[in-house]
Amino acid sequence: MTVRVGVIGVGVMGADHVRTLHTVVSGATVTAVTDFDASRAAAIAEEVGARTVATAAELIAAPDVDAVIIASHDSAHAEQVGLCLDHRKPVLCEKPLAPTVDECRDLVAKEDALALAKPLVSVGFMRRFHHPYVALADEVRSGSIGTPLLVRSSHRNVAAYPGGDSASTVTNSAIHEIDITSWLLGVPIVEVSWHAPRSTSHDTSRQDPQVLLLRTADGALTLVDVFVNARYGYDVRCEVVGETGAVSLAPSHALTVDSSLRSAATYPEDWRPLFADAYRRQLQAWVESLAADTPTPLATARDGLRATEVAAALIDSMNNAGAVTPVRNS
Ligand code: ISE
Repeated sequence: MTVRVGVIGVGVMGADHVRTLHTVVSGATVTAVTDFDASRAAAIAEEVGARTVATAAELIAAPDVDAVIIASHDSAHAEQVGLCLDHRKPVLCEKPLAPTVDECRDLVAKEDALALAKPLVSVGFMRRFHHPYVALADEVRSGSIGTPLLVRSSHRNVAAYPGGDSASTVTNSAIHEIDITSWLLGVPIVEVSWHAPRSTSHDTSRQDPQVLLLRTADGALTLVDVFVNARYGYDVRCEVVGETGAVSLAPSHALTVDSSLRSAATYPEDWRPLFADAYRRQLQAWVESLAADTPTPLATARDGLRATEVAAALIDSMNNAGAVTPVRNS
């Protein structure tokens, strides 16, 4: 069976998904795309032999679309995922499931109300498919470093995407660190606090960088620095420190150039090269689960809700001078 996929939003990430599906994922074909920028939709549709449709609603209802990918603006996710549920269509929604807890809760309730044997909603927390994170998690779970006590993570972008603010740094970027922390440790985050160092002069629309403290239910503490205008390159770091050892991700640089008595590391400009294989593996796993009619192996709507609950607590802390704030879990 070939899964016919429609893609909503073909900006940086959506276009990447279309190309990955078209070139390296087996068992799927992109049949329809839509974007508020019609020329962008037309260009990628022509590249892969898909058709364009005018609206997300039309794409979701289309008879030649078996499953939907949502890579639109975060603020559009809730409505579009809701429409997929109305049409009983499987959907892979880019993170966050939605920026607010109320929207996420409504989606989880809507999916639960359908009482389906398998969830329809998957969320694109693709780091769960990134081989180095999988190896890190395996090492932690093997017990080789003893009980995890502390995690140190960094999330650095070259430049923030336009139009965001301090809260969207949390809901759009740091949300990856939130999801991966509880996935790595296998324990939910129950308490957080948000901290602001001196802010970069390169972005006056938000506090940048931000420092986040995330405490899991078993007392382990994660310290995240998220710096979305770091300029020097796309860089993701993670170290888990346990009672008897520590384990870290290998550096993000793709290349080391040794020349003229110097050794220089080259960073990617954004997340796509670093996580290309994770995106491919995530899409392949999603398509295979659809073809085999088995439950999604991706993050679920509930995982999306949990991450947004932690993000909401961080934003509350941000608005309350960094107060230690409990996460209100549903
Ligand atoms: C983007 O949407 C991503 O998912 C990237 O992984 C993240 O680094 C970036 O900050 C987000 O805007």
